[in-house]
Amino acid sequence: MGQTIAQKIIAAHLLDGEMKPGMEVGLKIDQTLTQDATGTMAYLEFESMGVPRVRTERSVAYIDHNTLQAGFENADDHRYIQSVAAKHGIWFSRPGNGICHQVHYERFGIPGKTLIGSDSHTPTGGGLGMLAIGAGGMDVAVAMGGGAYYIPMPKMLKVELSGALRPGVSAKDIILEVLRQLTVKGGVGYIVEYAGPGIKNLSVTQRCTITNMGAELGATTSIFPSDEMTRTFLEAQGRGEDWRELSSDPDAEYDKVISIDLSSLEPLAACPHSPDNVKPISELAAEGIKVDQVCIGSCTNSSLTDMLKVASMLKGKKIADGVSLSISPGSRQVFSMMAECGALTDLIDAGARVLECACGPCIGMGFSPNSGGVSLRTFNRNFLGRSGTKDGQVYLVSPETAAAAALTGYITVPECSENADYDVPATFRINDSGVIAPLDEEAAKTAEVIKGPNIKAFPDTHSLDDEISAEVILKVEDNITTDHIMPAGAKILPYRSNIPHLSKYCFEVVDPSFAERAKAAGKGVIVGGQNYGQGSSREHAALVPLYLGIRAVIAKSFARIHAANLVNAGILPLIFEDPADYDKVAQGETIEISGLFEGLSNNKAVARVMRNGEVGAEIPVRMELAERQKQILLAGGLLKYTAQ
Ligand code: MIC
Ligand code: SF4
Repeated sequence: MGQTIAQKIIAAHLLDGEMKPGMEVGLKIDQTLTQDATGTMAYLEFESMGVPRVRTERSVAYIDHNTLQAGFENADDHRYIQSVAAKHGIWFSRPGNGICHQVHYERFGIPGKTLIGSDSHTPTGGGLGMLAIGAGGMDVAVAMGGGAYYIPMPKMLKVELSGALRPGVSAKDIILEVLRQLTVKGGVGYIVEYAGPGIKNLSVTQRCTITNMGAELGATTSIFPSDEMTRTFLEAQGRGEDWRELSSDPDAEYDKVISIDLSSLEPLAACPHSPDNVKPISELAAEGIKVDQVCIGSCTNSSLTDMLKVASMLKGKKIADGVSLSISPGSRQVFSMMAECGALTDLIDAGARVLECACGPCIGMGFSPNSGGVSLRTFNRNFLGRSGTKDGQVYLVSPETAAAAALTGYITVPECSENADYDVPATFRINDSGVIAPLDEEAAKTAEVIKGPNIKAFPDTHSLDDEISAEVILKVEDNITTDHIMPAGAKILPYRSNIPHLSKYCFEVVDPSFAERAKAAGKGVIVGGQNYGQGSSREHAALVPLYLGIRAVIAKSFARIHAANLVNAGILPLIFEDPADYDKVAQGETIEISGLFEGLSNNKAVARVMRNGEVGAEIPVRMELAERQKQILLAGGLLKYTAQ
């Protein structure tokens, strides 16, 4: 039987396991990336492993999430990451050099290689034909140390594209259409491969918009073939030698196939507060929705192509009085090329506020909307509260739709007379001044790693006991995101290496008293619905609950990265055998689960709900744990397991 692109890359990197859907496979990892918000923890974990130098082909530490340096905390984190990178053979991308995913595919990504990153949008690299996967910081630390990276072998989903995009419709609308069809749960357990005659006209930057937002499908990753488009892009980056062809076999089999005719697509938006709440712009425009803010950038839509499109729509015009417009170029390369060709001037003259090349508003670092304000963003997530304004109304749109709204002040169907091909210049401006090479092995031996006072120790982990008896401290609904569990934003991000401080904000948007109640109880359980922990890869969404005494989470289903992070932190993820049993347990009740050691052998247990000292309900629960993960739980988390 023929193979899909992803299966070929997995087969070429297989260190452990069998390529049967659902079984764990251990992969050799060629490249890793971290960003600052997850990087401090990842490097503390890496240091604790005692490996002097990374064993990957390329590891890069980016500073892009929090570049504000509003106090010493953030600046200390940057110093720490720079010094730890220099010492251990890791390249360092300075603050201001750009968003990790954008810079990585421009300067480092290679078709056919494996990449894991401590950021859920790492699959962006799939647009270049990489097998690029988001992971928790601990998994990235282990991969830097040369260890395999484990995932359940995914099923394969093909998205067959035909036709060509109409003017004013772009790559963002393609992925929004996929989200509309599949929802934020639809990709769970799959790798999404794009194929069909419609892909040949999509440039690498457009492909990267699509693979980037594949994260919102819950997919393990998304991937495009490496073809002539890929070669053109790499040559323009001065990296033609990195190109190799990559395609699926004609008889490759997919577990699921969906088809989209690109010529039938119209501009779309994901409406508040979920990336799959997708509606046509024409319908929203008819409602006359007034727009307060427009943000263009993020790892989804901050390429040179995107910036040039927006600049051409704004050139010689002025943005609406009621709108505040921000532009964050994705990388220093994009920024300098915008300056060189005059597009930057067009944007400034039209009234845009130009921000640093960083995540910025996407992660709530400034530019929060006014109360109840409508914000159109070219980003990938519009979860409740993520913008920093709880009642902010965030719509996710294409750069064209964003620019049209900036001009009229209302949600407006973008009118572009043609799909001008701004795509790949013959050569990109190559200037890697924002990247610092690691020290050589000799110099590294005596180099110092600088740790400021904001960097606090890793929380204590517990090895799994035979019995858990604890209160349900919190019961939540379906689709709880890591932004609910561990919010980000300007106030909190400086404390990503300070778990005790962070813990005060755990579940703040859902239930501000959670942290105090959990701490007072000493130990606890969380009950969740479907797709618990979707969104970001931040392991803080597991480490902070661990610090607050959470021993188990029982949910209808889990998002992949979060489930792995829970296990790595030593928290037991349990799944309701019958989702209807969710209704049989209430917040405040006590849950008792005994015989866990035996339960581990067949991945089953029974949770007894205790009411006034009596058993109120007996709920069968299951574990979806590989043998390795059971050992991790018994050892008290991945770090202890690795040390053993
Ligand atoms: C995000 O988009 O939510 C983030 C911030 O990039 C996260 C990582 C983090 O929380 O640090 C992600 O997507 O993994
Ligand atoms: Fe940064 Fe936003 Fe991309 Fe996350 S989604 S990496 S915060 S730009």
